[in-house]
Amino acid sequence: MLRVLDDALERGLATLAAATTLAGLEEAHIQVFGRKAPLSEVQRGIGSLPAEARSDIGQRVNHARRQLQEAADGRRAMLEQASEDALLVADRVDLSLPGRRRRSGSLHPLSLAEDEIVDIFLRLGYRVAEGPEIEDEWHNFEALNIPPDHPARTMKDSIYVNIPGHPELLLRTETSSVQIRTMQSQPPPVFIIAPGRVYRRETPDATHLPVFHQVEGLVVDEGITFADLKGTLDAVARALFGQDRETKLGPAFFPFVEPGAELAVTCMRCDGAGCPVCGNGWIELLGCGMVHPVVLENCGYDPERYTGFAFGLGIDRVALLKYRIPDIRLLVDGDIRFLAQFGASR
Ligand code: FA5
Repeated sequence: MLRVLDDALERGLATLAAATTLAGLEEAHIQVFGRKAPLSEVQRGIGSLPAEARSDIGQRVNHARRQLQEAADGRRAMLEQASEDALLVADRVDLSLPGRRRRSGSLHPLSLAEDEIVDIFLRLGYRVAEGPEIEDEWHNFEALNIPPDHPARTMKDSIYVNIPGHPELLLRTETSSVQIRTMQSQPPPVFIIAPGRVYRRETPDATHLPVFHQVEGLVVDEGITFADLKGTLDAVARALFGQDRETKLGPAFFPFVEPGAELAVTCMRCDGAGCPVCGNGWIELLGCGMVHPVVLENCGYDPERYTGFAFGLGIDRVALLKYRIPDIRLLVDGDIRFLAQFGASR
C-alpha cells in the first residue's frame, strides 16, 4: 500500500507538472484526485487495514494529498499567469506605429457660399427667416400677384406633389413665398433674408439646375426707396466678389415687384468677354424690385404708409462666380476630386 501511495504521489506530481494549459490541468486534476485515482483507492483501502496501521497510513495519505494539492495550485497559478501574459502580448499596442489619420471633411461650396451671404446680411442687421419647401399655391403664387394663367403655374413648369385631397401643394419654385409668410407673421419694419432650396422643371445645363438654392431678401418700412435697394445690392456684390468684379443692373419683370430689375455679374469663365457658358459675358445673379403694393395689401400691410424692396439671389450662381466653377452641375455630381479643392482631404 505504501508503494502504491509513493507511486501515486510521484506520478501525480509528474502528471500535474506536465499540464501545459488550464484545460489540461483540469484533466490532470481528475486523474490525480478523481474517484478512480490511485490516491483515492489507497484512501478507500485504509478502512480494511488493522487499526494500528490506519493512523500511520492515514497521515501519509493526507501528506501526499497536501503535496499534490500544493503542486496543483502552483501549476494553476503559473498557467493563469502565462495565459494572462499571452493575452497582453496579443493585445500589445505598438506605439511606434504611425496612427491612422481620419480624413478631415469640409463644408460643401454651396454651404460656404450660403454662410458667407448670410454673414453679410447679419452684419447689415437682417434676421434669418424660414418657410416650408412644400408650399401651397396661395403663398407661392396668388399672394405674390402671380395670376392663375401665368405659365409658372402649369404642371409643365412647376413640380406639384401628389398628396390626395391637396391639389394646391407644390415644391416651392422660389423663396419669395417666405416674403408672404414673414409679412403675415409680423408688423413692419421687416429686414429678413430667407435662404433655402427651390424646385423647377428645368433641364440642367452649365448655369441651371432643377433643384437649386436662393436667398430671398425683404425689407419693408416707412420711406424705403429704390436707392436703398441699389445701395444694399452694391454693398453685397462688393462684399461677395471684391471691388474688381463688374455688376450690371437692368430692368426685369416679376409680378410681385414694381419696378423690377435683375443684377448680373461678369462671367467667371470669360471675365465678361463672352463664352459658351454665359453667351454675352454676364451671369444673372438675382432678381429684385420694389415690393408691389398688391403684395403688401395681400399681407395686411398699408401700401400708402409702407414701401419695401425684395430680391432673390441664386446661391449656386454665387458659388460659381466666387470659386470660378465652370459648370453648375459640378456642385451636385459628388465628385470627391472636385470637393477636395474646397478642403476635403483625399
Ligand atoms: C426669382 O426667382 C424671383 N423670385 C427673384 C425675385 C425675388 C425678384 C424678389 C424680385 C423680388 P429668377 O427666376 O430670376 O427670379 O431666379 C432668381 C435667381 O435664382 C437667378 O438670378 C439665378 O441666380 C437663380 N436661378 C434661377 N434659376 C436657376 C436655375 N435653374 N439654377 C440655378 N440658379 C437659378
